[in-house]
Amino acid sequence: MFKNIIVTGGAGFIGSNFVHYVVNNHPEVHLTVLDKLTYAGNKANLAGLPEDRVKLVVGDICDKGLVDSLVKDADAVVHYAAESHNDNSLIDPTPFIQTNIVGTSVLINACRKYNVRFHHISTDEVYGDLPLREDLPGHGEGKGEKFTPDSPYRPSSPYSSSKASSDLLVRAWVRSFGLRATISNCSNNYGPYQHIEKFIPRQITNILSGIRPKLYGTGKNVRDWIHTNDHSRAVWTILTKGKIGETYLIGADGEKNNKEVLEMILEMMGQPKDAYDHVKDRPGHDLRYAIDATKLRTELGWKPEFTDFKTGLKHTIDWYTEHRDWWESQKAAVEAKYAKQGQ
Ligand code: NAD
Ligand code: TDX
Repeated sequence: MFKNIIVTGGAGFIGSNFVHYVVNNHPEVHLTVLDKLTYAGNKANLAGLPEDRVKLVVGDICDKGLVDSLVKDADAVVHYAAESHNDNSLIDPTPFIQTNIVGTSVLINACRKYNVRFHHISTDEVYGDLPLREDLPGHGEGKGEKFTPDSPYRPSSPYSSSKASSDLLVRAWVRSFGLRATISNCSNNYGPYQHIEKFIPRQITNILSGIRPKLYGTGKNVRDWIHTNDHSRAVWTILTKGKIGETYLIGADGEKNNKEVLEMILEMMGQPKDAYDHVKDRPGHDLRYAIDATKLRTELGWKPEFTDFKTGLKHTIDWYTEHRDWWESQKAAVEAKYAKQGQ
């Protein structure tokens, strides 16, 4: 059905996983990766893919001329490109506004012009945060205790508010201009190729580098973890079976607090459970995220394959252990930046 797909941000963590997924599972599809190769993008994430099926265009989604020339010949755009790290957005929000909001507007204008199908990748963080389960009467199982597609937008950080803004642009373009678009809001991804600024890879590579892991605040903050392969399959499902104008939430019932996750990593890597430092908390730190993915499961028939977090985490630890060459050259700079913030 879709033969030529543009994947923006396809050299980043989740976008490159999607590119691999499509190459391996849908032999009829050609992909054009449009990626600026910021600090978070890495050509190596696309290494080994067949050149006749995947083309990398190094460029900015804010570049109207470039975007127009690519979208003109495409059947669909799957939009992953973003500034993606909350902590960076607290230091300088500017690139978040530019890429996440302005960049998205450039893409949807081009898709409108050429009537190209658009899928927008977003995050559960647009809904703000939820109370901890222990503070809820139904312990998190009651109505309204997880995010649904009807949850109000209540973003907390410059990152999440820029993603929320981009979602609203897409919704307005659907309603006002008939843009053929869907949106998905996914929970925290984990797996190989995630930048070492993010929580799980930072702690794994800290241990591998002889640095003590760093936990923000008390560590009671809960994230709803999903393996990035399951995210990719969900996006393909929505792209091909989703209803235009709809929003789908993607999650795999993987709620864990940060302290639990860190202790699992330490234990799996043969360290004492308490061999970490408590550091300064993130300002405005969201307490808990939790996704109700009923709509995606019942209407489109998706379900996660990685249902055992421990096994997925073990594979991820093994990947970073075996791919030091992928991350080691960036480690000192990433840690120096955190140290400056007291983290
Ligand atoms: P990432 O930071 O690893 O990758 C982002 C990619 O976008 C990089 O390759 C980068 O070079 C590229 N990029 C950035 N600015 C660009 C620009 N102006 N033009 C072209 N390319 C540009 O991010 P990720 O974690 O893979 O996240 C991908 C998407 O998924 C984002 O939209 C993010 O909001 C969303 N998301 C992420 C998570 C998560 O847990 N990481 C969860 C839900 C949703
Ligand atoms: O060193 C750390 N110590 C720590 O305790 C880091 C880097 C993070 N944390 C905490 C903060 C969060 O509660 O771990 C949790 C996860 O942090 P991040 O990996 O920065 O992810 P988060 O802020 O939850 O956002 C992620 O999921 C939603 C992605 O980065 C976003 O792009 C996505 O939208």
